[in-house]
Amino acid sequence: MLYPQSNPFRQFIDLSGFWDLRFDPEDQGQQSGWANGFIGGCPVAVPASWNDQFAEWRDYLGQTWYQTRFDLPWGWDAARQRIGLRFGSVNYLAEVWLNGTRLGEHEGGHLPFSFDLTPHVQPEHNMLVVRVEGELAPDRVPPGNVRPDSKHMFLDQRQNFPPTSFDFFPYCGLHRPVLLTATPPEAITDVTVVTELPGRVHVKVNLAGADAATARFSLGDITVQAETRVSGDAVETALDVPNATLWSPDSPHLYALTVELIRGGTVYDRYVLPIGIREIKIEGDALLINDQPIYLQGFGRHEDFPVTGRGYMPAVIIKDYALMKWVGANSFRTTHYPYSEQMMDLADRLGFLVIDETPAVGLFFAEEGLERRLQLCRQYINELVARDKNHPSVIMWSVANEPHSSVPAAKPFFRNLYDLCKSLDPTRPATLVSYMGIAEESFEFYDLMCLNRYYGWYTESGQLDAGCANLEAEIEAMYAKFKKPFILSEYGADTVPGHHAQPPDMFSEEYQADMLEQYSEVLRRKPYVVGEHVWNMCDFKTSQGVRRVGSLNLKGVFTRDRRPKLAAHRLRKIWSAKRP
Ligand code: BDP
Repeated sequence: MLYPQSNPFRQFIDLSGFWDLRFDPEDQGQQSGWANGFIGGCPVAVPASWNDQFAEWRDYLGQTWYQTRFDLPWGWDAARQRIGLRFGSVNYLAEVWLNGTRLGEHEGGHLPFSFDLTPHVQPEHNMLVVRVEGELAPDRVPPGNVRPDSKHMFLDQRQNFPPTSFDFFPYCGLHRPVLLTATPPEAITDVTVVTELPGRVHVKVNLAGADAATARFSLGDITVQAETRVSGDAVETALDVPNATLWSPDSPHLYALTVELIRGGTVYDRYVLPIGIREIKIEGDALLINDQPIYLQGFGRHEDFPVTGRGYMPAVIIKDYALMKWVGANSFRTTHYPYSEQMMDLADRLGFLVIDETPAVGLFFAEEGLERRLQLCRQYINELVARDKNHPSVIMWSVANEPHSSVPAAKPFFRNLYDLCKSLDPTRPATLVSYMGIAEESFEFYDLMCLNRYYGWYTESGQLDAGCANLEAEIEAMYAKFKKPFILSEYGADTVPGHHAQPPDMFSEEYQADMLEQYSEVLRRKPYVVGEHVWNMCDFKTSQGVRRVGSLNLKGVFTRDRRPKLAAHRLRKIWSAKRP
């Protein structure tokens, strides 16, 4: 799915700003015709979560209506162009109307979806209405509100409010920009790029109604070019770049791939895609980028900030990349859902390696709702690969985080998702992030093992030496069983900023710093360990519960407002040293 762009052939405008909002706890909006436009709304910022904008609605996740009005920009014309509407992320369920006509709905936060407005849009006075609903339910993904007596749940997840099955606040709303787009009626609809060493770029372009057209491809200023006669609804080519500058974390070189459609000698559509030439492989115990072994050091994160919640915040993205660079991180996992497209673009530009994760966190496998959860996971993988397949920074897909997979139904479920990943993208490894260790049977077929572990915290509390001994024994046993490369995808300790202790004890800055250092020492001794991701980059908001002081998970190496704890300085030392 292409991100909209503006050039002489296609344009987009951003509808972000202050919209009208009306909460609908009685569910009366539908009957009362709010889909045609409602009165009595209050102003709300878009994009942003609603929860921290309105004190009395912080924990409300139910039906909520948004609306805005727009005119088509000068020169746009639905008779000559295809007018579209694209949502970057709405959590969780979105239903959309334009001028009273229902356009459709989308389930799942964090992934984009779009509608064709051409038959419905007017030059002026358009009324766009979106109904959003983010209730927690067992048959949704991620699931929530799972019965407290369910054998599928952890004891400590039963008391949260709101009742999530995951450890972050279930923010709701229009979380990313809403874009109005204009494209030629016959246009480039998708571009897929696969690169190969030493410098081959395979390009596939999907097209709508391009009969008798020619596609022209060019790459960067050196203008490697190809022209292909279009027949049908797709066209493919391969471009060979002599002496290609490869994309890597140290040198994130991007080429501009330009695709143009030409008819009768005239260009009528163009799309420019930044691409990086690189290859990812797993060979034996090693993760290779451009045939060189790579060791991932970085974080699990959250899209989370005071007041805006999970809303898109460009300045925070820039700040976070700066902090990640400063601390010596080269990678992160998009825990526990896909991040904004702008975050991914910057990973390409700045040379970060990304484990791209779907929103499947906290899955359980009770018969009831299982097929629906599977179909949602499949939908998310389809949407995620469609959105992120062209990013050189994306080195791996993660299909789920910490599923409760100790039951027989889990393995076929994850086999299904693995096969789907591979059929959509055979070029990248696929992984599953587990807390089950050696008992995670799906590691038999996933390309690489990711484990989350909190020895010295939730177990062996206060005893780092004992915790690290367990860690070492466990990863050795996992490697002996599965013989696959390994990433410790989460480890960390809640830490109250400003709380110090000598000797270190739990919640002190010293304890967190020591834990990260001792874990790292264990991990770096193992040749099959290809990465360490600390949980978490920053403190983040979560549901209320006895384990979360201030409704915050305090495992951040930085505070929620991005100030370093002692551990950040310690990591900076560890991560600047060469791996033995
Ligand atoms: C892991 C989860 C993560 C939690 C973390 C924790 O993957 O989402 O925030 O534990 O407890 O199990 O801090």
